[in-house]
Amino acid sequence: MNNLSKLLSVITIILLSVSCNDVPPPKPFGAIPSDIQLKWQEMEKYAFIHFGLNTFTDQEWGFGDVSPELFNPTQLDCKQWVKTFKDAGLTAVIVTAKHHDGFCLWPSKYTEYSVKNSPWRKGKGDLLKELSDACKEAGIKFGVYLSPWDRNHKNYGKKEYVTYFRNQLKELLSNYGDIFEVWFDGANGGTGYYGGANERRTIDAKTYYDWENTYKIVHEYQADAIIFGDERNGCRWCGTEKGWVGKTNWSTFSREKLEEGNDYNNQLLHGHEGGTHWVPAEVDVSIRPGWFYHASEDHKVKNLAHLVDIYYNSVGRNGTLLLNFPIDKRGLIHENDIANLQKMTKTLTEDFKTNLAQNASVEASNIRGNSSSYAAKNVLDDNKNTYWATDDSVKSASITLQFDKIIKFNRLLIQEYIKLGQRVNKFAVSAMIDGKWQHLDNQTTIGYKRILRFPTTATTAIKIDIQAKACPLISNIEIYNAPKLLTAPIIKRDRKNTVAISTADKELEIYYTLDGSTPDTSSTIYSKPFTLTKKSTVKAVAVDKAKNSISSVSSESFDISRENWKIINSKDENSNLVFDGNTSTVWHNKAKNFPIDFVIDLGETYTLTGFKYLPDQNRWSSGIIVNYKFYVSQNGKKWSLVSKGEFANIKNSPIWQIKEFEAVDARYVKLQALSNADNSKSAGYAEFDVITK
Ligand code: FUL
Repeated sequence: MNNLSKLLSVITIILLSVSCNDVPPPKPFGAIPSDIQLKWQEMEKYAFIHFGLNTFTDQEWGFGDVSPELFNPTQLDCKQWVKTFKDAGLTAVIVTAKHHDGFCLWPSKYTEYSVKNSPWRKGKGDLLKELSDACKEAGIKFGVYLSPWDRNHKNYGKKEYVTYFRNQLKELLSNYGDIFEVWFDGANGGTGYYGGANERRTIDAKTYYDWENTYKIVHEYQADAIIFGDERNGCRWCGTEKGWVGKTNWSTFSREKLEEGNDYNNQLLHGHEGGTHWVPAEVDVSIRPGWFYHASEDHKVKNLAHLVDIYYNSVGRNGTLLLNFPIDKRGLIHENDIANLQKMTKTLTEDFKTNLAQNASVEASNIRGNSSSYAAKNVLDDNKNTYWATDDSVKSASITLQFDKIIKFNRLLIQEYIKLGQRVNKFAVSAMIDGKWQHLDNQTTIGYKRILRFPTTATTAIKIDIQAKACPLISNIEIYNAPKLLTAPIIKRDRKNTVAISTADKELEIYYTLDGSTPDTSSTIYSKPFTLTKKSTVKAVAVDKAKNSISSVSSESFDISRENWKIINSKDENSNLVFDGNTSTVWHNKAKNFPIDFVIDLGETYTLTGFKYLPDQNRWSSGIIVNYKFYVSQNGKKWSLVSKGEFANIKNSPIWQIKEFEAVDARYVKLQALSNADNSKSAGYAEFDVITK
């Protein structure tokens, strides 16, 4: 090589490397997260604790009138809670320092309504101290829930209460070390004890607490805390308490757009594309039907399949998961809850055990400035700070993972580099099968993390076609082949008494019993729906013969046949949906005014000991009964009142409401709705049933 060509090659190398390193990074797009929000999002899943006087009174929303002396956990052990969470990979815990009943789990100097007037630790205890210490020791973060609504405080609704509320907030923020999140519940105003007034107090939730200045206290005392509800370092409610957020889920949000109305929840579920602020969604859900502990729910802890779905539908949809554990009367997390949490952890560990993408080579249709800094391989390097990017002008691009032999997969995990904004609004996944691209899925947003589940597919290459609002930035792609999930079967009985049993995975076999015994492979095999007219309990399991494994048992108790029941006070054909055994269908009984009656002739006389009401289960439900009276009669004319009260927290937790009463003979029953949870003049029923002796 002569000197000139040597010089030329040196110049070429210099030019090349200058041009590579010179490619400027993409500019931020739209609203972007703060560093605090980024760190918070990476916490992914953490625990919620509901504990207080409600635990001892078996309530969800205490009125604020019971004595603090009822708070008496005999084995309280915060270390047990924290160990449970840590073992499950939960990164933090948020505790109900004060729920709506006003009872404080710390000895607040501003009220007598706290642990200091309880027998627990002889009135010397401070639960927040014990819990925050246990968190520090285990290395997980600590957060507080402080209910703005206080049904105990005499000044609730007046200016003085807001000072009280802020004083308490300051106590919480100054005495327990670092707080990662402050949770201000949205439930506001209504009936309460209010220092003995026993009345209804309404407030304007937007103005009463002067949120701007209340948030300032949090910013001042705990600058790194996320505020549930704030825009600055905030996160938002995801619009439901059922454990999922929208498949389309923008972390951007314009709070001024959020008006109470029909699509209020919809906006929270999906966020706002192009929203003015970064307000990511947090998915709060309880491991049991209720938020607080009720012994009657010991057998209603969400099962493995449900919990796994919750993970995929929260963390897997660009949300964080706030999973609630009710503390029981002993002061411990109940063993049933721990068992199901452990199963969930095991399944998720198995699902994400071997990242098959690690063995792939990767190519993209466009690379920003052809620079290695933005190369496609950055999606496989396990480094959250590197990413594949396209040129600014390129908003549609594809990335392909190529395998040197056939792989089987059923999960795809993909992450955007959200530090510079959320950009992707559409993406499609295809797999190379027998030499042809086959389309597997079409989705919208990605955000911090998106996980897709598919039927197991054998392929040699996977292609992701992406469309974005600005050049896409993808920081990570992972591919997995998760094992089959053995879910407990679903058992249903319709009005004609036909029982159908199903599992999510159609390749599994189902076995069942009708005598209350636990089914196994020697029980009756289920092949098709069958008739069951009498009061019975059906139990069923699903079996994966290939692996010789068996699911957990599902159990449904059916009472007397509803085939010949007649609704006396309506001719509407849809009213029969109340007895169809399908919890997704609903009948709305519309009237001019409350009370709204629902009267049924059971066809013959039975000894009744209770009734069951399931409200509208639809996402945009209406007519959810809150206050009720329940009457029975022998002749449909002379009625006796056997039960009355409130279905507490039913709007946010629309589960089966079971009310029991002294045994009574009756042929006619009347559920009288006195009020509902919305402004409609209707009572909605997904299902109604009686409990017989
Ligand atoms: C709701 C409250 O009313 C429930 O009791 C529970 O605390 C839940 C997390 O938030 O709005």
